[in-house]
Amino acid sequence: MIPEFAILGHPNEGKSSVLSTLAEDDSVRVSPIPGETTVCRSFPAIIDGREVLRFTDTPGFQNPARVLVELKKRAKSGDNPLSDFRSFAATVPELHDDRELLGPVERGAGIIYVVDGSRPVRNVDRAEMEILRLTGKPRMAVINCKEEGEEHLEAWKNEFRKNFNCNRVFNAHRATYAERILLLEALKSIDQDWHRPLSQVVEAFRKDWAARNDSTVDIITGLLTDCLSLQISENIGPGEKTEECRARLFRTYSETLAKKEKVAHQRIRSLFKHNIFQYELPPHSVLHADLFDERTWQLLGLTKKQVVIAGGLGGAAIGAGLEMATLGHSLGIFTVAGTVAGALGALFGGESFSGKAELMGIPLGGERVQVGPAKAIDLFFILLNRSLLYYRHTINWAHGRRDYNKASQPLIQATPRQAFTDRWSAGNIKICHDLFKTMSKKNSDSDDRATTRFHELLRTTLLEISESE
Ligand SMILES: Nc1nc2c(ncn2[C@@H]2O[C@H](COP(=O)(O)OP(=O)(O)OP(=O)(O)O)[C@@H](O)[C@H]2O)c(=O)[nH]1
Ligand SMILES: [Mg+2]
Repeated sequence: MIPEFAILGHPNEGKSSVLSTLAEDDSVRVSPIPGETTVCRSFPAIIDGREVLRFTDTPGFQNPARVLVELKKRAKSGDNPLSDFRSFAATVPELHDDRELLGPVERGAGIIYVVDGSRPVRNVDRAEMEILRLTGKPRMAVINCKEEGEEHLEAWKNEFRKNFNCNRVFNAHRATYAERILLLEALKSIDQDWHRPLSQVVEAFRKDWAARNDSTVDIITGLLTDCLSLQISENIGPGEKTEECRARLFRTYSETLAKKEKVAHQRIRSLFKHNIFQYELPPHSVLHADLFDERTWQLLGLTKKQVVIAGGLGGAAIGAGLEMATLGHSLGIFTVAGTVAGALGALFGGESFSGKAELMGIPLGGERVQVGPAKAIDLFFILLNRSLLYYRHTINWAHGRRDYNKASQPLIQATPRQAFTDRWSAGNIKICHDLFKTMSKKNSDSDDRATTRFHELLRTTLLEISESE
């Protein structure tokens, strides 16, 4: 049987938000107006096309004091007080929601009771908790604090100890992958019968997460290969200066890279099941800056020390990297990008040919200008760090969050460096360097060993990001 958990509680406490985050489903209806959920709705957790777990959203209690009285009456006289109560409530319109929310419990669902732990415990809450205790079903309490402050937590926990098998703090807006796994692990302990199936579910979740990370590794490697090997060329127009043509080409080149990056990031977004809402990036995120913005290069490129390490590894690519770190600023590369592209040649292979251009063996005549493949290893690190930033933001954006429209200023303050690769060892820099060399060589065969080692490095990095706070 598929384990089912009903999310119960008072109206507007965040039941649907908790469910949305737990089930990674952004289609769950959430609203600031109490009474949003009026009927039960089940959300299956599907892994490999198979339903492994089911969470059921329910309306909030409307008349807990009355329900408690009715239930207690039936507990004294009948064998099945819950179903007796539900039959009775079917004839009382004002008990509609209370009857509805107990439906999943009657059919055997475990209980996840959600409270907003940032407010004090009231008598209605005590009545709700007692109702749940009277059902005799395995139950866990979840504290979802809607506001900051912990002054009421101890009081809540004291109440929970009397009525629940266990309790946990779980925030619908901030819970991470690691916290979701911890909650599922805790559910195992509320009933012995669920230990085995839930262990399998947790195992399936972990495997599924690893598979998503593997796909992310492929997406990021694909993006790097695509961007670093990108090469575009064009004939210099009649009366056009070589520099102008080069600048025009560089603009096309940078726009093409930006498009490829966007597509890759959107693929990561859908892998992690953010289907409906376009969540915002934090206002201070360096991702708001363009790929060729000076700040991007300063914050996400190699550190000075790493440039020296990379320089020691040799190869034409590195000269450009060194030049970037030491001369990039004084050359004014960033401010001139797109206008005077002369200095970009060192970084992006802005070559021009005369008389070499041909199509199917036919010389085209005139001059031809070419941009790419990239010679600066910095671009490799920038694309990589930007993807890792995007990944971290995506996996930590809880599905239950709905504050998408909060004005976000595209500010980029003088933030500290945000690069994941800053602390990478010389060995890791070499792994990237080896792969970069094969990527940026024209017509090169891919180097399987370099790719494999890079995949391993990236997989470990993603796992570290998933498991960090
Ligand atoms: N700041 C903050 N707001 C939250 C949190 N959880 C829920 N909310 C907000 O609280 C409001 C109610 O959330 P819902 O998840 O719809 O609550 P519910 O318990 O399902 O409510 P009903 O269906 O009406 O019973 C929404 O505006 C949520 O965005 C939280 O952890 N932090
Ligand atoms: Mg709801």
